[in-house]
Parts: sequence; structure tokens; C-alpha cells
Amino acid sequence: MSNTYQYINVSVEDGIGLVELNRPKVLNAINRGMVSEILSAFETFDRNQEVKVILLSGKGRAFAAGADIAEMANDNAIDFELMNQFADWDRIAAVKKPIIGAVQGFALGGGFELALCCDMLFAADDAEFGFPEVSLAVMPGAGGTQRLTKLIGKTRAMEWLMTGDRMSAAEAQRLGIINRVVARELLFEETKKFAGRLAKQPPLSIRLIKESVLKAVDYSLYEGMQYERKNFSLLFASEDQKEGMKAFIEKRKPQYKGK
Ligand code: DAK
Repeated sequence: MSNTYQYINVSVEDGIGLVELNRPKVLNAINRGMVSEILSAFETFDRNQEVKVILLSGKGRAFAAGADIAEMANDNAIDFELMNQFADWDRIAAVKKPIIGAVQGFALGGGFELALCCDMLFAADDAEFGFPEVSLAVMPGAGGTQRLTKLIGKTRAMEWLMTGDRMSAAEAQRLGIINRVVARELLFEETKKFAGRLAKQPPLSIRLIKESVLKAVDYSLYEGMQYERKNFSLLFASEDQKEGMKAFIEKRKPQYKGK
């Protein structure tokens, strides 16, 4: 895929759709154009059968230091209503393929919210996460209060959101926000290695596991169980399920097609 974007770099390598935030001079501050481009790249990858997994990273010394403060400083409530940028964030959260984030440096405000839209996170040992919106006399608006609370619980989320303090990568790992902490110079390589592992898994299983796990976050256990059962049964309609089980019985490696 050629890179026709202004605020991000996009490419495909070994079944991995790479999206790199590319406004390093402003620590990858997320302007509206960048959100549309991220969404466009993600949705294009979601439809591209060559891509199995998406890897989101940031160029320079930050993942993203938040939404672009200069761009939104003069916005008012009616602007937000009419622009309806929230719809783009909802569509980012609706991407079906797994998204793995590689976070170095700052992941603040909207940058942290974007990281929380990823399904799994690898972070460099210098990563710092936080919601500094409170120090600008606002609050998170792209899922921060909801996704952080669901991940770490009410009392802890209250503290991070109300103080605006920044948490280290080690603390984020302890709280279950990120999967791995790695040395800064190895971050991209290690994240890509992990994404590569997932890219080799049977794609339909990965797709329906993602969908089912996300339902667990939103639904009651009973409703989630119904959802899981439907997806479990659906996989028995796939050629890959027949191939996977046949290969086991024949003691050979399965060849998956994603069908
Ligand atoms: N926006 C715009 N520019 C930013 C920026 C940001 N969020 N963060 C950094 N920059 C720019 C700086 O202005 C500076 O530009 P120049 O002065 O060089 O032109 C350049 O990046 C380098 O930053 P610093 O010189 O400040 O670098 P330091 O190492 O000294 O400090 C820092 C790094 C990350 C601590 C500091 O830059 C900082 O505090 N940045 C702001 C962090 C922040 O408050 N982030 C939260 C923003 S509010 C919405 C969805 C989401 C949101 C809103 C609406 N909708 C769907 C409607 C989210 C809101 C937010 O994220």
C-alpha cells in the first residue's frame, strides 16, 4: 500500500499492517486530520485479506501527547456536536482485526485514549501514560473515563483521572493496562515479533476471539456467554476448523486460509 497520508505512515510487512503516527515535532499531537487518517488506514487494513494484524506506533519521542490543543482551544460545544468526531473514534473501536500498540514516551490524553483502543499494548521502559485533561480544565472525551475504569477499577481510575499524574510503564503493567515492558530500542522489533505470531494464527479464530472478549467488557456474563457460543459454533462453519482438526489427527502442520 502506498503512503498517501499526511499525518501517518502506512505500510504492510509480513501480514502486519503498520500505522505510524507522524507529527513528531508536536509529539504526535492528534489533530482531526490524523484521526480520519488512522480510521481510514485501519478500515482499509480491515478489508485487506493480506493484513492479519495491525500495529500502531508513534514516530519520535512520543506515542502521542494528546489531542492537538492548538486546534481545539477555541472549539465550543456546538462545534463538537456538529463535527461529530466521536463517530470516528467509535469506528476505530469497531475494527475487527487485532490492533497492537507500541508505546514509547508520552501517551497522554487522547494519545492514551488511542492506546486504550488497541487490543494489546507493548510499551518501552520510558513510556508515560496519563490523563492531563484535568489540568486544562476539561476531561477525557474519547473513552478515557470508561476504558480506564473498566481496566483498572473505579477507585484507581478516579485517582489517575482527577490528579492527571503520569504513570510509568512499570505501573501501567502492574495495573494490567499493558502486556509487556521492553527496552526502548527493542520496542518496535519486539512488538512486531509478537504481531507476527498472531498473523500466523488462524484469522477467523483471532477475529471472533477479539469480538467475544470485547463483548465481555460490555455485556453481562449471561449475554457474553450467548455471544461466545454463537462465535464458537460459527467457527465450525470454516474450512480452517476442518483443516486444523484434520491436521492434528494426521500429525501434520495445518495450512490455514482464513476461510
Ligand atoms: N497539542 C499540541 N501541541 C503539543 C501537544 C498537544 N497535545 N503536546 C505537545 N505539543 C507540542 C508543544 O507545543 C511543542 O511545540 P513547539 O513549542 O515546539 O512548537 C512540542 O510539541 C514539544 O513539546 P514540549 O516542548 O512541551 O516538550 P516537553 O518535553 O517539554 O513536554 C509534554 C512534553 C508532553 C509534557 C508537554 O508537551 C505537554 O504537557 N503536552 C500536553 C499534554 C496534554 O495536556 N495532553 C492532553 C491534551 S487534551 C476528542 C477526543 C479526545 C480529546 C479531545 C476531544 N473528541 C473526540 C472531540 C483529547 C483531549 C486531549 O488529549
